[in-house]
Amino acid sequence: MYEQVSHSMLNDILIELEHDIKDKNLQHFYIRLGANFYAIYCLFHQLYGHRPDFKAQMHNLVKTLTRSYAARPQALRKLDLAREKEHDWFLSQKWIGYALYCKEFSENLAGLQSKLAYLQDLGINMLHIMPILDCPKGKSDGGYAVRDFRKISPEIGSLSDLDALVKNLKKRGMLLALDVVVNHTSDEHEWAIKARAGEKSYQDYYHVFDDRETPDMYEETMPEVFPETSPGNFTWDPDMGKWVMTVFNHYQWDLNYKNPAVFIEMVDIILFWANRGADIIRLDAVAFLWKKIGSTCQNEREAHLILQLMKDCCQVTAPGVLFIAEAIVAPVEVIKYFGEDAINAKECEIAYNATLMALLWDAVATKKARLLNLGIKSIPDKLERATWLNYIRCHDDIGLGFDDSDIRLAGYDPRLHRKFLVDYYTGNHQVSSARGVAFGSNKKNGDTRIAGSLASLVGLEAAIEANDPIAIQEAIQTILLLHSVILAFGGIPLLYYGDAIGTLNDVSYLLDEHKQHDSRWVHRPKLDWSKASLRKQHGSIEQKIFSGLKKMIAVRKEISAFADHNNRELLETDNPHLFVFSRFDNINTYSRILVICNFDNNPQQLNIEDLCKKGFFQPHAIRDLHSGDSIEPHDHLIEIPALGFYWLQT
Ligand code: OTU
Repeated sequence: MYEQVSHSMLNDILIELEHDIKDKNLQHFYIRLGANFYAIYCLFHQLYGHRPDFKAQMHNLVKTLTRSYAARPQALRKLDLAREKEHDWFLSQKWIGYALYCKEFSENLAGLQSKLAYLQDLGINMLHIMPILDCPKGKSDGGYAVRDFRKISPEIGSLSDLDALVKNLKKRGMLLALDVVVNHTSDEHEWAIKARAGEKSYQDYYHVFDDRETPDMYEETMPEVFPETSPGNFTWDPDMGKWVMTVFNHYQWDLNYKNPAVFIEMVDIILFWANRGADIIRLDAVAFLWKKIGSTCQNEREAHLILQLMKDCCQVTAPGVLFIAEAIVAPVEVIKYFGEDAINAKECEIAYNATLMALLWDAVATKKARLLNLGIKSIPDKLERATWLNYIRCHDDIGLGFDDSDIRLAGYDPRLHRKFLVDYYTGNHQVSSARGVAFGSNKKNGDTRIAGSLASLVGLEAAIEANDPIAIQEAIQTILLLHSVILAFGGIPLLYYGDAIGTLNDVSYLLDEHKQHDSRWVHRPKLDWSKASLRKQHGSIEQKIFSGLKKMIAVRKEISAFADHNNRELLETDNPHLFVFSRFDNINTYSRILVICNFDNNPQQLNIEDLCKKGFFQPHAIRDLHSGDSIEPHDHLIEIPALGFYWLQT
């Protein structure tokens, strides 16, 4: 939109910039800047318009964008244009993600290159390399306490190692996702050091207080993220002689986005990694970006304004780059991180589907899809140009963030049901074979979350120990069943490293003084490559899981109804063990797929009479696309094997 006030400001800025920028090939940039400037101006004004330095900061922002564009390699500029043409390229069913810790997976970035063939064999084409930046040893939070946002941890490699990896990934048609930890820095970051030394302008980068008066007011309504290891949300810094806000660990200082300089620094950093070849940027802990006394300091409106502004800036400079919102919050809140726009994602194109993840764990424990069926309904339709990241396990814990009223509707008491789940997964329940570990227990409100590897949580560890072939088979089936959901649900499935070979818990973290207090390390093991090579040995556990997943992935890529266009319909059934939904492709092939998942360890039946009447099925021509088998109903009943699933096509 054209508007006089903002546009005349833009003209002033551009005149000033002309002396500065040598690159004369800015045509595409200028067009985008013109298109987005009014939005950028308005958002920046909403956030910072009251400040005397508003105009100067606006200049700084545009300068940052222009310099970043000037530094954007030609090849990436071309990619931006190609993606502009094919604007919903990332909604395709062909994308399969995989998250890994570089050090644990392959020692370093150079080593990762030699493992790409392994990943491609599985069908992976989107790689999320967890944070690789420089962090203080022992105070790293697994890479989320960054000391230098532009320096790769020397243990993991260098910028030129990353460049080489990016080149290799591009050749293979694989996407790269990198983290930018936007909410906080390490307390050893240069800004924190300067703040500690008394530099007021850097103290303004953080939330810093002389006494407890303001912190105490915040604390009245702020929950604790790590109640065991870092209780409270503020830390006393003796050198600075002040309190500093630390929502996560005491060594992670929260950035203060009320300061426009912070916003501009972070945009610059995002664009730095975009220019290095990241296709996707994962924005960590976005729900926490804005703090307000009297609130939980999560999901505040201003946090959304900041993300919109980040997106608008990125669209000008590196429009081909996508954002992932890491917001592990309630469904009605998470959907807002796509941006509240009619069609496009105006904040992040991709968001973690933590709702589905937690509900799946409920289904595994109860062997029923009751809560899953109810909970899925509260996931609102997403915007057209937006998609979910569907996952079973990630590097973090499993939080039981279900809606209490859904739990009641499913027939359980919310408090008792949560307790049952925690007990079930942490080995305090008689019938459970899960081997999880409690995480983040909060004595004040009774909350507990769960850590543990996928394989150990579904009972594989216990089954192997007991040398029980039936239990082993059930655990393998459960691993495949869970993946069948994230591959069929709609969105980008994100596998977690090690899961495709049934990696068990790793308790060695207990021996490391820096890790023993954070049980999430139980599921962040070194990948055992000798175990991985067993995937080639017929009949091994590794082979059964790996080849099962590999086949499923290959089949998914061929089913156009699995692309993500709000083309999913949940089907109610009388059988509480079944999770049933249909996917349809109304764009190309007019095909429909019925996904049926059985969470029980007995075979279960589904009556398809109604579906036949509705014309969904021709009862004699039902085929499971996954196995390729024809399915014969008897008296309109289809039998789904124990812990089995079907992807049925008529
Ligand atoms: C994120 O986590 C990261 O994924 C964690 O690994 C980090 O510890 C954390 O941020 C701090 O950087 O912010 O929006 O159980 O689910 O902290 C959710 C806690 C987050 C994580 C939560 C999460």
